[in-house]
Amino acid sequence: MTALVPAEPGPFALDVSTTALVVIDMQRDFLEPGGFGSALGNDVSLLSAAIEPLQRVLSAAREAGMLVIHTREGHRPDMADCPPAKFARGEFIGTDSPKGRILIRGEYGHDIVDELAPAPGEIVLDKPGKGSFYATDLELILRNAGITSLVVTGVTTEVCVHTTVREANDRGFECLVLSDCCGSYVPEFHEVALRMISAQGGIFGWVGSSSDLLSSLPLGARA
Ligand code: C5J
Repeated sequence: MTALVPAEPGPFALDVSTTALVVIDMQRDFLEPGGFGSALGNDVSLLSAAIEPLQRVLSAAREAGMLVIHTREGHRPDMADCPPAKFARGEFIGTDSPKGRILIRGEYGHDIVDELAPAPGEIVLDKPGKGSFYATDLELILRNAGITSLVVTGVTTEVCVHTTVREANDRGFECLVLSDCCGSYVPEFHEVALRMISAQGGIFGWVGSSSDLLSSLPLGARA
């Protein structure tokens, strides 16, 4: 069944059998004090507003039987997959923090916040870059599952969310970004990044809200 979700620049046609929910980098290192985000001097509390609406979307997606994919940005413990150019501009990567080595796989801070913990069987995709398609098997997973559309959420709006939407758009996936389920350390960047997605007739995709999505999903899936 196809639901029409109110969005910009126009309704987004969503079929739960061909749509995946992608939850990008809702990791302690970005959302909680002591991790990557705060090491860079950001107010990490700005990202927490996305947690509650995302919890509702996640549970509705699970109930509707949508494919759910969580991503985590980070690197191997030996950091062989961390480009020197990235390290040079984020020299905290790999250093010790109260939550373990920053942005290193297997560390407490690298994992997803408790409120949005992946359910058993959900795909958790580790990525070394900003985009979820770069150096990962995401495209293969989506094609194998018959997915053609993505509901995209997570942090940060203008970095990993935006890069992923651009990558997905170029690969022919239709993306609905949920504005209140994303967040940025710079509120202005959040607003402008969302506008860039839906501008020019939806040059990269659509932008909607969690409430519009939830009220459009099949009955059993509503929050
Ligand atoms: C950043 C991300 N901001 N997940 N990563 O470095 O957006």
